[in-house]
Amino acid sequence: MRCGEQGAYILKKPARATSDAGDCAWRGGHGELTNNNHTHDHPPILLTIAGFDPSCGAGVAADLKTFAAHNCYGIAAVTALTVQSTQGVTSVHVTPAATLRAQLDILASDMTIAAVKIGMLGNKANAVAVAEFLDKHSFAHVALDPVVKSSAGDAELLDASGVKFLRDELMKRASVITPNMDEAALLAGVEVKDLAGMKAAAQKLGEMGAKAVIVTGGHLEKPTDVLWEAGEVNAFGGDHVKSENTHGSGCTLSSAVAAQLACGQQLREALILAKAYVFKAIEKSYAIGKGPGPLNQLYRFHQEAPARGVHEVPQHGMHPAAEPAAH
Ligand code: PXL
Repeated sequence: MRCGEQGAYILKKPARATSDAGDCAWRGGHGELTNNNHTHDHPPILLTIAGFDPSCGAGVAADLKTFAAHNCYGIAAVTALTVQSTQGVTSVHVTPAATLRAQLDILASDMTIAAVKIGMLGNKANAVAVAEFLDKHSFAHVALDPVVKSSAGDAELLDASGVKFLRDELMKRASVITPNMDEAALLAGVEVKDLAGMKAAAQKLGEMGAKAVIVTGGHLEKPTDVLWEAGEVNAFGGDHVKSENTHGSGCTLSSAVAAQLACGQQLREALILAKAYVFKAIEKSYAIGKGPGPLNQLYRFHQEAPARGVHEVPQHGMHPAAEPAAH
């Protein structure tokens, strides 16, 4: 399995175990750390801290599928239960901060987390819990998607004091933040309508304390993302995909960046590979539901469905009683 497999971006990173296309494969073995953060007996463990979308287009479900597609093992702390379909969010039930803290603590005490992705937080209390969690553990990679509103229906996914806390405190604790144009405008306090606005907002957010900023412009005619890092701004263009089914594309991009960072890529390459991956996942998206359908984060796993009534070939050594009867 490969990241960015369409080969549009060829990365020359001879010092790494990753392939030219940003391969993030785990090959199995004996527990020794490789130079792409995969051990031989388990892949990198990635934690998403996000809300649950029952239609599984956005939030935790999108993040976990994205991690799996990058051959990473995903774990999740749920910040809120949303009631939503492809047509939008009808209500939000925020997890109590003590429960979120308990989820984070039990996971961190049990496993070594290679990277963290943060999405919807719900309210300030949860944002504070996450900031304290980040302070307690020095994670190598933290991708923060500053989710404020749902794309469908404009439901509030972070309250006003949470937005302020995110801007003043949480943002600087992340390795990279991935706002869309509206979120960048809100956080930076500048108008963001075009590429120039995206660059200005990215730079301002950097000056406000973000370590690196990716402003996503997936809805532009020529989808372009802006990366601000170490005082330098660069724009990365992409092709337009003809699809209405883009529910969860922000979550997916941010998670793919986190996975690539965990697999050893530098941020610039991580973004290029993540963009290529999101493009493909939108191209292969599903037209399901009455609203914008979800991306297909698992497009690389596609297999022909077996004919009805045909089961897996029994494994050698399986008890004869468990084998399907001959037809
Ligand atoms: O796409 C932003 C987003 C993130 N997380 C959850 C969501 C949404 C949008 O609706 O529901 C849980």
